[in-house]
Amino acid sequence: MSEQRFSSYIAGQWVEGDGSHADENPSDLDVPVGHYGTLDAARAAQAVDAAGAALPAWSLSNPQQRADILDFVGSEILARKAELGRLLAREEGKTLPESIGEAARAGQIFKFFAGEALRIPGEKLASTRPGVDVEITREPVGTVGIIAPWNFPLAIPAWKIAPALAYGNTVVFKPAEIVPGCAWAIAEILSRSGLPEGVFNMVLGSGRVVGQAMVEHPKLDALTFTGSVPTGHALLKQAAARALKVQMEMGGKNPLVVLADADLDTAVECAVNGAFFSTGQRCTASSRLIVENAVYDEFVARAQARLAKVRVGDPLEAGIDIGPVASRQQLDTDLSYIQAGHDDGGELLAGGGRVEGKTKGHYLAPTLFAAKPSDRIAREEIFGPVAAVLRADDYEHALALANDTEFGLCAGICTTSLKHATHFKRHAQAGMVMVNLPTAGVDPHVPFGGRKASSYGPREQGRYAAEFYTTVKTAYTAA
Ligand code: TXE
Repeated sequence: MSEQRFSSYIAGQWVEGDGSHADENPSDLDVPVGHYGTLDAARAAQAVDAAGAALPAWSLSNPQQRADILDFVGSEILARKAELGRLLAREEGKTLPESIGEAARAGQIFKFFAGEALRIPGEKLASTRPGVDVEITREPVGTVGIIAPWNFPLAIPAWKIAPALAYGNTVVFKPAEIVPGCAWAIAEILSRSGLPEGVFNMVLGSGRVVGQAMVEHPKLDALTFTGSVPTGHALLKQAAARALKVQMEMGGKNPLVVLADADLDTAVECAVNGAFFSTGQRCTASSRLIVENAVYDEFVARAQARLAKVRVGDPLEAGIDIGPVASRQQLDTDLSYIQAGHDDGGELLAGGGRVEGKTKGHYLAPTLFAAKPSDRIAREEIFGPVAAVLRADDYEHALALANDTEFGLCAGICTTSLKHATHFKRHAQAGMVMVNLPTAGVDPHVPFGGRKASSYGPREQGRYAAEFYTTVKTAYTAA
C-alpha cells in the first residue's frame, strides 16, 4: 500500500506529474499512504482545455446515459465503502466508522444525482403576446472548476462532481494537497464509468499553481470552492474580475446554545459530538458553546466528565472516538489557538495539549476553554478539537451571542421549549439551524450552505444544486 502512486487524470489519460511527494498518514508519520506527482500550470490548463473540448457533446448527452454513469459510480463507492473508508481514515485521520459513513454518503450522493439527471425541470408559461409560446429550460453552465478541501475528501468532491455531471457540465477537479489518495480513488472509479474522455479531469498539485491556472483559464465557466475564508475571498475577487459564476463555502464559528430547560444529557452529547468529533475539522463544528447561567456549572461538569471518557488515537482502532489532526500545519494552528486561549485569559476546562499515540501522529486532546465572547478562540475559526464555552444570562442574550459573529453557516439550540426553539429557528443568522441535534451532521438531499462570511453564491446539494450547475434559457416561439 505504501508503494501506491497517485496520478492526475486528464482527457482520459493518467498523468504522472512531477516529483514524488509523500501522502502523509497523520496517525502514523513513519508510513505514508502513498506518493504523488504534482502538475505545473501548463498541464492544469490542458485539463481545462480537455473539459472545454468535451463540453459540446456532453452538454447534449442523453440524460439516461448520465444517470447510468452516476449510478455506476454510486454503486461502486457503496460496494467498496469499507475499503474507501479505510483509505480516508489513513489519509485524513477521521475514525474508521466516520470514514466508512462518509464513503457511503459519497455513494448516496452519486445515486441521488443519477436520479436528478432524469428530472431536470423546465416550465412553459402563457405568453403576454397572442400566438407566442414561452419555454424556460435549464442548460449546463459549462466547464466547472472544483476546488475542494481536505476535511471531507470523499463527500465534498462527490457533492460537487455528481451534480456537475448530472446537469451536463464537464469538470476539472482539484483536491486539497494532503488528500490525493481519496481524489485518485474517485477519479479511478469515474475513469471506468463510461464517461467520454475529457468530461471529468482531476489535477493534483498546489492551490497556488494548479488552482490558479484553472481559475485564470478563459475556458472555465464556473467555479465551486470549499475551503478557508482568505483563499475563498481571493478567488472571489479574481472570479468577479472576469465575471465567472461562483459558489463558495468557507468557514464557520457555529454556536450551540444550551438553555436552562434543555435535557442536559442531550446537550452534552450534542456539544461533544459537534465540537470534537472528526477532530473538530468540520465547517459545521460547534466551536462556540453558549450556555445559560442557570445550568452553566452543571453543563461544564458533565462536559468535563464526558470528555474524560473520549479516546483519542489511531482512527483504525476500535473504540477510538477522535483521530489525529489532519496535518502538521493544522496542528500548529490548533496549538497556537490553545496558546491564544491562555493569553486571552481563558480558563482551561479540558485537554490543552498533545496526546501520545501508539504511533507517531498529530494527536491532540479535545480542548475546552471557558472564554469571553471577545477572545480569539471564541471568534476565529480554528478547525480543530478546540472549543470555547460562553455564559449567557438568558435566551435573548444567548441568541445575541450566537449571532455575534462574522460567520453564518449553522447554529444549534438545545431546549425543551417550543417557543424558544421556534424563535431561534427564525432568528438565528445562519443557513442551517439544528434543534436538539449537533450542529455537524446534515442530510445529503437538502440544501447546504450559510450566510454572511460563510458562503457566497447558490446553495449546494439536493435539488437546489441546480441553481449553480445550470443556467436558465427563456425561449419564445411564434405559434
Ligand atoms: O484551506 P485553503 P486549507 C479552513 C480552516 C483551515 C484552513 C486552511 O480554517 O485551518 O482553512 O486549510 C486550494 N488558488 N478550512 O489550507 O488554503 C487548496 O489547494 C486556487 C475551512 O486546506 O483554503 C485547496 O484545494 N486554489 C473549510 C483548497 O483551495 C487554491 C475547509 C482549500 O485550501 C489557492 C477547509 C489559490 N490561490 C479548510 N490556494 C471549511 N470551513 O469547510 C489554495 N487553494
